[in-house]
Amino acid sequence: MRKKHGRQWLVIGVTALATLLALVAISCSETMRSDPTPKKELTKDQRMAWWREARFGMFIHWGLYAVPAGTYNGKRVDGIGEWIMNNAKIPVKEYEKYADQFNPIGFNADQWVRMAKNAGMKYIVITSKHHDGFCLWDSKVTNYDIMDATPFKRDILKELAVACKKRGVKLCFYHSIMDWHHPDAQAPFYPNYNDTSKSNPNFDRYVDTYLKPQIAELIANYGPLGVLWFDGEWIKDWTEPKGKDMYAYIRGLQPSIIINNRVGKGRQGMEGLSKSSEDAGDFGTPEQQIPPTGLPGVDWETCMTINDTWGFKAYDENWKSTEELVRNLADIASKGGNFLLNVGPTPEGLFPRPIERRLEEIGNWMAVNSESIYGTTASPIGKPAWGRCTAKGNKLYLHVFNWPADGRLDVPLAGAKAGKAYLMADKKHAGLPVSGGQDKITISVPDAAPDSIDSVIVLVTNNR
Ligand code: FHN
Repeated sequence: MRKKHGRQWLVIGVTALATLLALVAISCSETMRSDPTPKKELTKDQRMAWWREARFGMFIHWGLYAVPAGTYNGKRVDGIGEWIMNNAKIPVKEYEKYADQFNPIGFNADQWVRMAKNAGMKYIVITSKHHDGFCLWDSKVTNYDIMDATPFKRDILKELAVACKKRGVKLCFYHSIMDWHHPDAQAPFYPNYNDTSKSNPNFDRYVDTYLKPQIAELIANYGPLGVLWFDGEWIKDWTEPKGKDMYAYIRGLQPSIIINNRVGKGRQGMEGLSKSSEDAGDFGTPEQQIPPTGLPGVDWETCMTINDTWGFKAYDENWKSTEELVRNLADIASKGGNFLLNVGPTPEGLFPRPIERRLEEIGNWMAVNSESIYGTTASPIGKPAWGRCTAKGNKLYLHVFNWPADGRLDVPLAGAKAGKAYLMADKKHAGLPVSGGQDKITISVPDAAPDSIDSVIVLVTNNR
């Protein structure tokens, strides 16, 4: 890794000069694409509209940690793959050497975006910079990036931006506030980079001359973006006021952007999140779990791994089944949430084959049933014993996991409200017999379930 950080004053001088250059570059960059949305203030509902419609996105955790892939000095390292620098107590200079080996010649942005789109995913959130501080784009404020520090020398985020635009998939960036590489952030805390009891006296300089300029670069040169997905907010030096300041700063750069609750001190639930968009964060971020009743009254998104790690680990084969993943999608949508499903690509730039297979199988289900997910809202009939329910307009989408052996599906809905029912898989929409009662209706269904994982029945209602 060339161009090391020299003495502190040299770092300060270089950083200040780099920041100045970055800001000049950003201000006159021809590629600077202003936000195409009108300059007048958008309401939160207007900003959130595409996201609420999308319901399903791809998370991508990719960076230098894919090179060790869970093993350091010949030993397997416990924990999630992208934390190996911290968990194996790897010194900064030692970890930087992975950059010399990061040459993902199998990377094909259009293939990645095609796989996401074919799975029914409408947005992609990729780690522009994770906690290890390595940048997947050509940053003007550091050389610790894909263009200057690796033999690959291609701007991964730029190639993804082109592919997303071509295929109509929203490009979004994950960005870590916590930075284990930067001397003004957590690098000096080695060997416990995640020591939340420690404070760096130069942290404000990191925010003003590094974190904010990089956010500005990402928006100006790769945007307009769908979402900025912050993380690593739990550190001692990051505060709710800093979060609100960052939220306002970003909205000023791109008024239409959506920002998650971890820009503040939010975590998985409602902390730091309110119904108004003046507060830090537009949606809640439950992680590796689906809240039993969702997060009523606010937007929220469950993020989840397909195995047990976000970043690639060569020996993590604990894959969730396609059945579990499809039912999670239906469960989350039935509670009014979005599902952000993670992929951890290999150091060669490929999706692991088990993930590709699951994405294909989810795509097969979505090809028939996506109407029951996109743009839907939470179930008005709770959580039926046979499965889940989503709603849109005057339609209820009954997601039947357990197909009734007796051919009778009871739905807790007053008979007077029930209209026609039909199988989502039946293109002719031939009606199914519906008998109405005082507080439930019964739909007569065929012997065989159309789908072994989740068979959807559409129930058209009146005066819902
Ligand atoms: O520490 C990170 C972790 O590596 C991963 O990025 C997850 C994904 O939401 N967020 C943090 C843990 O909450």
